[in-house]
Amino acid sequence: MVVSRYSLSVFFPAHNEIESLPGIVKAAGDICRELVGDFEIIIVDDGSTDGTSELADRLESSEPGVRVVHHGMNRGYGGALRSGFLSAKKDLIFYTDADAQFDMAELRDVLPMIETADVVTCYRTGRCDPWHRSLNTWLFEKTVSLVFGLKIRDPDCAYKIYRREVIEQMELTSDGAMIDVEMLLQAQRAGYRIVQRGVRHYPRKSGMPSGANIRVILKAFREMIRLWRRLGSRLTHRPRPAAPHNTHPGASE
Ligand SMILES: Nc1nc2c(ncn2[C@@H]2O[C@H](COP(=O)(O)OP(=O)(O)O)[C@@H](O)[C@H]2O)c(=O)[nH]1
Ligand SMILES: [Mg+2]
Repeated sequence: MVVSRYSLSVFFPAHNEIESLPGIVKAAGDICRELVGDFEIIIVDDGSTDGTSELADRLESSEPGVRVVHHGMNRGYGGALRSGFLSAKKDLIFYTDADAQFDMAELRDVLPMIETADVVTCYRTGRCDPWHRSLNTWLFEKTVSLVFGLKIRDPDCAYKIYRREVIEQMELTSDGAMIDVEMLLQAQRAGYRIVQRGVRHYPRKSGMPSGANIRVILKAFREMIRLWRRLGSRLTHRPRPAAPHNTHPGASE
């Protein structure tokens, strides 16, 4: 494996993930040392109340390259992602969940894909959630395709790499689960090249999943309406000229 010529920020949104956090942060350090010369690992503690905050501070002192961003209060998944992007300083920004439902080692195959793309967004294979979660994802994917024309498989999958310049052009407003669609849509409409790959999904071994909470789903729908008002639907959106520092202007898949 060739060491990437890019520097890499890895961040984890973490809300009450005391048990899985040490393992995933260690796995991130191991794979980053193998794949990149220059990296940082950021834990976004999203107002945790289970001791994750104190644990994250200890990891910052003991693990090289680890930094912590604390939210005094819970801001939601989108709020946690926005904080992560604001504090990330490297050329490429990768994020995944702190609950260890993904394998950091798959970065070996995913990271090289950015060489010919601006965004790498993965989809879950062998999904380890109850069947109704897969149904929700399928319905959501069809809805955002129909409303916005976003043709991305499993847009909510938390295994993504963005080039820094793609993020810097975005205006991000979602505090909840719509953040992934808000980002992918802006990247697609600006003409950045988006590529996809499957990654294995693993069962959550600790903590509590919150992606299927009714509050989270209702908030996502409110955010979808706001996004539709701001960015327009696939029928009303007028394409802008491609962004000036596109690495692959006009290409999107
Ligand atoms: N859902 C949710 N997740 C958060 C929040 N803040 C941070 N996270 C983190 O986002 C990731 C995904 O959350 P999870 O509940 O596992 O969602 P699921 O995998 O879709 O069930 C985990 O790493 C959480 O710790 C929040 O306010 N809500
Ligand atoms: Mg999860």
